[in-house]
Amino acid sequence: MKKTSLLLILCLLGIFLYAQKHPPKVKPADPPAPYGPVPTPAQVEWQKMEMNLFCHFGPNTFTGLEWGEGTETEDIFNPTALDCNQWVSVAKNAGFQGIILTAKHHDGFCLWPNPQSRHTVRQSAWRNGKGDVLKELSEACKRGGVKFGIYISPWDRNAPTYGTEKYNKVFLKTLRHAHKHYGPIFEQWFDGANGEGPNGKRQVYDWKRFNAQTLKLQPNAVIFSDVGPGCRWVGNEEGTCGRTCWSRLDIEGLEPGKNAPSQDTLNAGNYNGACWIPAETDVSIRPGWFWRESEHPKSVQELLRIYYNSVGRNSLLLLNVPPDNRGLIPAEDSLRLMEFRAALDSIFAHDLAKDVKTICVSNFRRIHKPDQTGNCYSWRNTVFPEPYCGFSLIDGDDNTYWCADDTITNGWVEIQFYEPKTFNRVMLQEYIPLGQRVERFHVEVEDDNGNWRTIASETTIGYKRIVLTETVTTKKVRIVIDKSRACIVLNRVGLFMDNVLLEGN
Ligand code: FUL
Repeated sequence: MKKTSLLLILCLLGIFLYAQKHPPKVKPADPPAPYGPVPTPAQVEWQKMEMNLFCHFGPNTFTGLEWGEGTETEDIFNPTALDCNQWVSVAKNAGFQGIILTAKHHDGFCLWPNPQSRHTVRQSAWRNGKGDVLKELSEACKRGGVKFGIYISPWDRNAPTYGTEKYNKVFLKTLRHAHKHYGPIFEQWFDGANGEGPNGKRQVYDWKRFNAQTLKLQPNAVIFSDVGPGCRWVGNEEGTCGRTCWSRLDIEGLEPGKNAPSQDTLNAGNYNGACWIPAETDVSIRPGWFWRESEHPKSVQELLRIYYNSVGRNSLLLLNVPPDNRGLIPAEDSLRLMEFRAALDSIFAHDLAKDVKTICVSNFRRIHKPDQTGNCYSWRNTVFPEPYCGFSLIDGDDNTYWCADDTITNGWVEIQFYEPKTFNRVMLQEYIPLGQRVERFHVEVEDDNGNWRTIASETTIGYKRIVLTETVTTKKVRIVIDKSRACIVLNRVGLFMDNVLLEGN
C-alpha cells in the first residue's frame, strides 16, 4: 500500500474515532405548541391536589336541617369539643390535600365574627362569643401543611338586606373580611343556590364583582361555581364525572344557578369550550351534607367507586366529611377514611408499568437519528433516554412527557415485561399545561399466541384517567391513541391491580 493511502486511511480513522467521542452538539427538539385553552399555574396546582375534604358545619349540625331557616337562635351553635387539629390530621392521614369549610351556609350564620352580620359566632354562647372556627381551621391547616378554602353562600336567609342592591355590597364586605383575615385561600366555593331571603325576595347577584374582588385579594384562589372561572360543578352530587370529560367550558352569557349550563354539559364539558374550567366532583360521605346522628358513612367500595368516577375521570374529588355536634369528625367517618386510604395504597403503591423490559412508542420528537435508539427504551439502554421518548411515561416526573411530532395525532405506546403481569387498572395522564388533546383511545393486551385483544375503549384522558378493565395477565400491553386533537402529549402510563373492587366498568 502506498504511503499516501495509508496516511489517508489513518486520517479517516482518526476523524471517525474523534466523531465517536465527540458527537456533534444537537439542538434539543422543540416542545410542542399549546393546544386550545390551557390551565393557569394555580389551576394546575389545584388539579394535582386530586382529593380535598369538604366540611359542612354550622347551625344545621345541631338542628338536623339541611337548609337552615336563618331564624335559628345563635346559641344553637355550641360544639362541646371543637378541635380543628383533629380535622386536619384526619385529612392528612387519609391523603387529602385541602379542606374547604362552610364559613356561611344558606342560613346566613357565620362561623367567624363577620362585622357585616349579627348572626355569627360572636352572638352565640359558644366560648362566650369569643370563638372563631375560621381562625382555628385556617391556623390548623397552616400548621399541618394542608391548604385552606372557604364556602361562603351568597344565598342568605338571615341578612335583612338580602333581595336588595345593598346586599351585594354587604356580601362583598363579608368576602373581603374572610379573604383578608384567613388567607391564603386555595379555593373559594360559590354556591349557585338563589332562594328567597327574609323579605321574600331573591337577590340578583353581582358575580363579576364577587369574582374580581376575590382574585384581587386571593390571586391564587381557584373560584368554584357552575361556570368557574377556576373550576366548575360536575353537574350532580352523586360523585360521578362524565366518562367523557373535557376541562373546557363555554361560559359566555351564562351564570351560576338558574342560568348555568345544563347538568349534562357540566358533567362532560364542552368539546370546543373557550375556557379552561375543569370539573370538581362534590359528594358527601353521608346521605346529607350536615352531620346527623342517624346517618352513617358510605362503604370503602362506594368511596372507591366515587374515586374512580371522579379523580379517575379527569375531575377533582371534594369529599364532604361533616364534623359532628362536638366539633369533631366522628370516629366511624375517620376510620372509614383510613380504610379508604389503605385501599388506595394497596392498589396504587405499586405501579407495574415501572418494571418494564422495554417501552416503545410509535413516534416521538427526537434529537438523535432514528437508528441510534429506535423508538424503544429499555433499562439496558446505554444512551440516556431523550426527552419526549416513551421513558417519560414511566419516569415518575410530572414535567416530562412522551410527545409525538407535530403532525402525529394517533399512535401507540407498547410495554413489554420480563414476566407476565396481572392488572385491572390502566392509568393515563396528559400533560395539561399544554392543553387537553386526546379524544379517543383503547387498550390492547397480547395473549400467549401473540394475538392482540382490546380490553377497553374510551374517549378523553385529561389530567388523569383510570380505566377499569377485566383482570388480565400478559407480557405485553399497548395503549393506542386513536385520535388526538393535536400531536400526542402524554405524561404518564400506570398499570395497577385492584383487589378491593374487582369488577370492571
Ligand atoms: C348545594 C347546597 O344547597 C347544599 O346544601 C350543599 O351546600 C351543597 C354542597 O351545595 O348547592
